[in-house]
Amino acid sequence: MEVVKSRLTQDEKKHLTNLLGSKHLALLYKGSVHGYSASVFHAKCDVQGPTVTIAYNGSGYIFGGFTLESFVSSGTYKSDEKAFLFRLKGREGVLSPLKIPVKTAASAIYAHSSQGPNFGGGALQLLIQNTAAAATTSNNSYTYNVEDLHGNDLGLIECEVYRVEDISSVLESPWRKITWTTDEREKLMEEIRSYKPYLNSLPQIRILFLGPIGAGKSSFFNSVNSVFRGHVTSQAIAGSDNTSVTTQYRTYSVKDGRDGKPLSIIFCDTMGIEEKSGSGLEIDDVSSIIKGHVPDRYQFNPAGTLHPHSAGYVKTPSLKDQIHCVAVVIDGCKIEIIPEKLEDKLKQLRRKVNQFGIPQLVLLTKVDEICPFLKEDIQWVYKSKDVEKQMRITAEKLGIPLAQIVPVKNYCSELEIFCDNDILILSAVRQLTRLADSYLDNFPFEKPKES
Ligand SMILES: Nc1nc2c(ncn2[C@@H]2O[C@H](COP(=O)(O)OP(=O)(O)OP(=O)(O)O)[C@@H](O)[C@H]2O)c(=O)[nH]1
Ligand SMILES: [Mg+2]
Repeated sequence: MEVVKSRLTQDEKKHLTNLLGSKHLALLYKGSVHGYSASVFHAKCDVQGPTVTIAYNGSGYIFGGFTLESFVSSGTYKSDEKAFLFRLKGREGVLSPLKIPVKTAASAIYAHSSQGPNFGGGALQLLIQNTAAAATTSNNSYTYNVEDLHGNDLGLIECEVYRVEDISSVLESPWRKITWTTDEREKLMEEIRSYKPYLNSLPQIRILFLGPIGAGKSSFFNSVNSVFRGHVTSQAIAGSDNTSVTTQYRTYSVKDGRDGKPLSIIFCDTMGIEEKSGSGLEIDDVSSIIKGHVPDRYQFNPAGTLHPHSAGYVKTPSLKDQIHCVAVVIDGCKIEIIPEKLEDKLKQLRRKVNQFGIPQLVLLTKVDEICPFLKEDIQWVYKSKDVEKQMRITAEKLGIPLAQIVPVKNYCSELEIFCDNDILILSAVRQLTRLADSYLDNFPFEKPKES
């Protein structure tokens, strides 16, 4: 049996799913294959739950209607507060989404067995007299300018109905606003590129990564480095093991391009924190790192923490050797099932960092594993209810405000970088620099740099 294929292009589908707030569309009916017939339409589309009906005309318009309520053949009106008409493409086939919400919910759909899809008792009606044709009128159910919808071309070259699945796992609009454009990516890069800590004695700020083993600390540095290199890199060794893959304290700078200047940010990678006492990163070592005593490539040894006689111990660290901001890196898939002892260790660690007055930002990694939609399109990050839930759980478990948590997806399986993901990574870095600046405000005796 031949598979019935959607007429929508990838781009059209992306705009449609944005309008609908759901990624999963299952094609139920296609006029050119199943026939332009009201009875076939009802046989295939009745009692299917939320659906989207799409009409294509010869002038390049793509338009239709969404209903949360099922189509039926009752011969009566059905109420639907969420129903809307829409246009996906307008004149000359230009993508220009337009949404016309239902005005009188009680008459959102007219469900009659002898008629095709009928929104609002004739506001938009398809399969008129069992043909590939539409009829429209602006009425009390949907009030709109009919020409905007279809350019006054009521002949159809196709009509499709899709079941809209998983609608409840996605929010209607994102709860944090992000601009997903290449300009925005460039703007963020430029902001980070030109970032300078405003104290004279400080050429670069130091951002420390802390978090459980396997959370994505090393991968986050690799991701930032990748964005500025223009392709995926893996300078820091990342991977999965029962104990921390990172065993040395490493300080990394990021160059703006292969031969470019280093950024004014040093990323400090550590060994992961473990549930068991006596293994993984120890709190005493964290104190030494924050104060600036720990040299690059220091080999962590849980059996004995760094002391003043250890090789390379920085005896009199200055502000430039110290940590100015902490990124607590948390695996978004594991936070809900985090063992109690590990949760306690993380809290202790946060308390220690707080004692030093160092600001903290939580990077919630692996958001692509939390919500499968994000594997296809990272733009859904602030629309996914699952991601929002894990962020709230993280806030609760770590006792940190939601405003101090940002989601990221590290580069680990891909070979090339991509704009939307870069934006999420760069937004996190910008937030870290802002927090570091707020820490530097504690040093008012230092002369600000000339701007
Ligand atoms: N899907 C997905 N996998 C990730 C992400 N970040 C990291 N990983 C994977 O998670 C594993 C651990 O990543 P690392 O960066 O080594 O974690 P780490 O926190 O440095 O771990 P330790 O050094 O062992 O403490 C690796 O296999 C990565 O490929 C992410 O955002 N999404
Ligand atoms: Mg690591």
